[in-house]
Amino acid sequence: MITVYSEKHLLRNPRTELYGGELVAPHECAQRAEFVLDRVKATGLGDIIAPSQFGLEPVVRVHDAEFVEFLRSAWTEWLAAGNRGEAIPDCWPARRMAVRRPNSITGKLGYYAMAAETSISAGSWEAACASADVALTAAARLATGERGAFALCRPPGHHAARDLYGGYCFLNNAAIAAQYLRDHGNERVAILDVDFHHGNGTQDIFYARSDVLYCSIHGDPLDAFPYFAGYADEIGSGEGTGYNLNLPLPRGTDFRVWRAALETALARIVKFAPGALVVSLGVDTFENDPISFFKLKTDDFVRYGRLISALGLPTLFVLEGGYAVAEIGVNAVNVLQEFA
Ligand code: OKP
Ligand code: ZN
Repeated sequence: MITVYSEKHLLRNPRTELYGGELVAPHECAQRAEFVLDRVKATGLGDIIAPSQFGLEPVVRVHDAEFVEFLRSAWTEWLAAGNRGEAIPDCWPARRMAVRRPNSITGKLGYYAMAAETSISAGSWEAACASADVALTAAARLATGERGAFALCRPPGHHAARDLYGGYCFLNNAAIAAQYLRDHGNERVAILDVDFHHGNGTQDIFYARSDVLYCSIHGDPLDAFPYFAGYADEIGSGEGTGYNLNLPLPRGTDFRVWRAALETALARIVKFAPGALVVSLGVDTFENDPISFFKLKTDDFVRYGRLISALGLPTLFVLEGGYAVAEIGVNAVNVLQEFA
């Protein structure tokens, strides 16, 4: 199976993440992608290719154009305003306040951020664009008839909504790729999100649509980020009612429990009969992940890769989270094994 990878992920290299009341070295670091790439090479998974450039047209199919313009200019505006550190929001449109976009860059950060851990730094925009191109290049491979492709994306994307960034995400790589697959020959596309965290951004983008099914298995938002999305009663709206499936699971969930949820999601996907499947592949479900609370073991990733493969659908894997850096490569590539 082909892997798409871009060195431009290195441009996303923030110094800070707001975590536990401190500015720490970011969990979402460049080493993550390097470990995955090393494992792809070591296992001989298949060819590794560089992305082509798709420009912003496929991006604004799922994102708000003014949001995209904000991301493009945020770092420059932040510096021009005389700030010395990295760009972090510190004020939000909370309950009963005006949800409108201010002129000030600090105000805009609050307007467009869904969380504060994701510092914007030099090169973040360029890396986010390259990450979207990685997903699009892999999607284009599926569109021309390949059975599986792996988009080694960094930064990740599933928390980025139509006009929100945060949770380490700027552009929603999986959603951009799913829309591309819709625009290139598939009437229905399913997204299976197996990252530990709920993909609030992907859910938001497709919430009112019945042509893209979103299914997610994740830490119960009562106890886990993103806290304000991912509940089981979020089932879609309007036309999209019944096309959003959230399967929140409690602290300590092991593979036995997790696999039962996967079977539920897979059955829903089979019933939907999509032309293609996009998997938001986060491996932060791993037992030793530093910021998550599921208990999957390294071999469990092989097992669930087999179950996904058994669907027999053209499948695009898009890398999302996974913060046990030394194990991220083995765990991610284990899922892909059956497709090799
Ligand atoms: C991104 B992805 C935990 C704080 C979590 C942000 C997590 C973003 C996860 N105490 N902060 O879904 O892997
Ligand atoms: Zn995650």
